[in-house]
Amino acid sequence: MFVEATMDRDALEEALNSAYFKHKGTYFDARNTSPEVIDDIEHMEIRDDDVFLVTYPKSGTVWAQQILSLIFNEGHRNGTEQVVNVNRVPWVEYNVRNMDYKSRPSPRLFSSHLPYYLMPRGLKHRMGKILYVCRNPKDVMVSYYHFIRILPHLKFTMDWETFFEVFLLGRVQGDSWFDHVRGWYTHKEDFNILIVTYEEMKRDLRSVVKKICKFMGVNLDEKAIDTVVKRATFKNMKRDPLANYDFVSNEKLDKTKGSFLRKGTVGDWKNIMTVAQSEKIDKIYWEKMGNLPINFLWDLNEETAS
Ligand code: PPS
Repeated sequence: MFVEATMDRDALEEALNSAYFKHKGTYFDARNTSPEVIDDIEHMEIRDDDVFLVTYPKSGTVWAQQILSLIFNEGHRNGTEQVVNVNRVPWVEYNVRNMDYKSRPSPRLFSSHLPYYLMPRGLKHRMGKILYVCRNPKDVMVSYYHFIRILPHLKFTMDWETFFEVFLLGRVQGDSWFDHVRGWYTHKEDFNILIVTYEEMKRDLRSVVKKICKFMGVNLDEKAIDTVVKRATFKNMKRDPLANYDFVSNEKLDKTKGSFLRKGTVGDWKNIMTVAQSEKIDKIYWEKMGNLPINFLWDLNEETAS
């Protein structure tokens, strides 16, 4: 396994401060957005058929972008349209400023890593629809650790032990996993929302695709569902130029160091986390999330993985 040395603590703190800024209780990527952009989002006019995909980073966003894009676009299913997913389901806090979202045809699809309290007000009045995808924090942490290494603009280096602490402190884009998931879960009644887990998608993608279609009010026949499921497996997404992020330049995503679609499994944390680290997360998990009726799978048999 690739092991990176951690830079000196002061230098690390400085590099983290220049990479992320804190605004209204959460950290954002300083390169891609600003407090003004975040503040504007609250006032975004919402249409009843708007769809927001919301996640904590590394929880299956790009996977769900692919699923939504395939569900809503026949042209994506039959290959007659070649729009990359990130443009079909653009980020509200990053891309939409540049793409005149007001003139986008309905139904508009958007992605976001925002906490519940920074979302457009209209959504809080149960307008529009939200698909919230969450993933167990151990796999999120491992995925995040690998991801920061392929982002050339980040000027810090961290070994696993340091990243482990940094993640638990919420010193990353998206802040604390626990606050994000708990916040969304405990405020779900305020929104028109469907919550699904990465692990259930991994275990039975077809059922989740059907659940999403039902929630979105989109009627697809069995053949179309087959296509969505087939095109959304890890193996197929990895070679799908609309979904695999290969179109991003190496200056923005250094593909010589790793892939955006890295492993796509449940339980990879067991390959890197010590028993003590795993127990530490369990303890925090039960303190912060224990009273919520939300179940994460922490491992899946490999033979069930697609
Ligand atoms: S980001 O940067 O926040 O948008 O990242 P995000 O897309 O949320 O998460 C990336 C992880 O999701 C995995 N992924 C998938 N897993 C299973 N099946 C499919 N089809 C799939 N597509 C993406 C991706 O590989 C990242 O997880 P890891 O564990 O790093 O492989």
